Amino acid sequence: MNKMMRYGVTSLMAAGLISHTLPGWSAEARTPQNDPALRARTKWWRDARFGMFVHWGLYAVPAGYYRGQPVGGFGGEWIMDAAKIPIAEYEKYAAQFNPVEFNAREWARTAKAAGMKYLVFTSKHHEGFSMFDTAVNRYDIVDATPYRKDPVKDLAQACRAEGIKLAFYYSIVDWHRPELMGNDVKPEDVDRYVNGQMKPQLRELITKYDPALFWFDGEFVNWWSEERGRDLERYLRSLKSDLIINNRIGKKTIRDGDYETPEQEIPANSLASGRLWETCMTMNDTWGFQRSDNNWKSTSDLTRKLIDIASKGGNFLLNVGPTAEGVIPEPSMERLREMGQWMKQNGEAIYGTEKSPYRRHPFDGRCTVKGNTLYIHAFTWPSEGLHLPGLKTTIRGARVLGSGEKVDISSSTSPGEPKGVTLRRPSRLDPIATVIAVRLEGVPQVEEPPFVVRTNAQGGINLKAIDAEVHGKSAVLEGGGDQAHIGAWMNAADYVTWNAQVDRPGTYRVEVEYAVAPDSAGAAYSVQAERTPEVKPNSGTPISAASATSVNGTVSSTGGWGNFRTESIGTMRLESGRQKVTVRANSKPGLAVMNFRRVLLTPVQQ
Ligand code: FHN
Repeated sequence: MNKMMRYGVTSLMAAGLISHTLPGWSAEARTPQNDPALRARTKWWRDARFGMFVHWGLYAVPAGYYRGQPVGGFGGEWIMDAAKIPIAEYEKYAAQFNPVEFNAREWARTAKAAGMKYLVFTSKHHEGFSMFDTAVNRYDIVDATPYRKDPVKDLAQACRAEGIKLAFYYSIVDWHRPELMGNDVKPEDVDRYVNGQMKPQLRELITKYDPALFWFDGEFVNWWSEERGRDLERYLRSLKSDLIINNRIGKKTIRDGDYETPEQEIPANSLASGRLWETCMTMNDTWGFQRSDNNWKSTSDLTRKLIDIASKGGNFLLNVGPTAEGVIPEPSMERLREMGQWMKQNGEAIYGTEKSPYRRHPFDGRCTVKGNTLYIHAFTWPSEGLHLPGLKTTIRGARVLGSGEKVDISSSTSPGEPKGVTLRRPSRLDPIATVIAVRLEGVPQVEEPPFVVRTNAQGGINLKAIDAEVHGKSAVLEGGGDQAHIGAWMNAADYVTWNAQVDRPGTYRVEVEYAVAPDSAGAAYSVQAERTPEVKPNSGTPISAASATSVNGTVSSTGGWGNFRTESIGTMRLESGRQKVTVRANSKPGLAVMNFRRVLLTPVQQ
């Protein structure tokens, strides 16, 4: 059972699919489009695009080890839970916590030099230890440790001095309160916690340090509710109306807080709901300091993630886990320095930008937009030039960011694609991403070429959710990369399509990968393939006729919405050429048809 299930959470609840609408609150997603106050208070945050997450607490003392043994799973900041350390024993770490090397000004300068515009600091994580000077109890860094100083006071001053917005992470979960553990927590105990600790501490954090944003966490426990989240939000806004608050103040529904918080993953595209969002991610695998976790992502990978996120209109909250001495680990510092060098030259293509006009980028890289400028972030550059199909807006000129080198542009076409342009390769390329600022006569408009799934080297065709067109009212792409799936398929009339190019006619095995909870199994569905007739270019003479074939399947339980399974549902004969493949639901006995990940077409050896 994963950690979330231990606390009684259901994934659909977490996905905000089966929550109720509270009186006085809108049933729809809260977005900058439909909430002017949200749009106004999030302006600086949307422009910032890039922030630092700091996970620092007592857990830095054990640093992933307990009684000399490494603690698996979430061994960093979750060590108290993962190693089942009793409260009285865990409290003893406080006497060992003396971060004499902590330098708030150095942290703020490091974030600034990396190009980060805000810093989210763990004021209290699940362990229940307050990393600031609180009057609510004595389980805090000033009263319980030999350090005896308030690092948050220094951090607030340092962030102000460096122009970095300060924000606080605050955990709803509190393992220092045994009455809040388990599945039978009493409402009156929650009331006592909210009124006797949470609200007074949040008031302290606001009045003493003036944060710009609250990053709530721990919403997954079954004794927390949307209603309690709304009450807390009302309370906070009564203290500071322009506070930005994330969606984990409630139950992570599209009605909670100001923005979504995908974790360790990047959504496939900007969110269909129009919600603001921020991906939070570790540089290695652990949030809190874990001394043996050296699985570091490269600077190039982290920077390209920032570019990818900005191209989809999101923010990137990148984590550091300082040591018990108060030092940010050197591998993190190295990556922050290198990202800062890239941002120094290319930051204008990230800050204050909007998402790309392309849903799928027709080159190895991404785009961002600011006014009449299209920024092209090229990860690699074809020797024949970088082709940009479908750009409809007239170009005034293009230059390489940093060097200012002029880039020659010529018009170009490619079979089956709308007319476009080709950018000549600059004299020097940046190994992380070369950024070209293309000045246009107006806001960039593109006619996106149809995305076609090609036959792979094994002769198969892998129709992934991330490459699909989703049609209908509720189904939506969830998650990112190859793990993405079509979720929230609550409307049986919704359907999914791809354009596929079949290179070799023949019989193909049809396999489907999906997940569904036992109480929603039983939906009937079909996979159809229709070959679009092809005609000879410039003559209209048909060179291939239309054809259609389909296979039917029934969704059987996989044990849960997150338990994916692949099953073969039969074979179909496919002619070569362009095929439109469609997955349709023919019935929906349960809450949703399924969480659908992909169709795999594999040639059957004759
Ligand atoms: O349980 C926490 C975890 O320790 C960490 O703080 C992450 C960061 O977003 N949030 C929760 C897991 O979703």
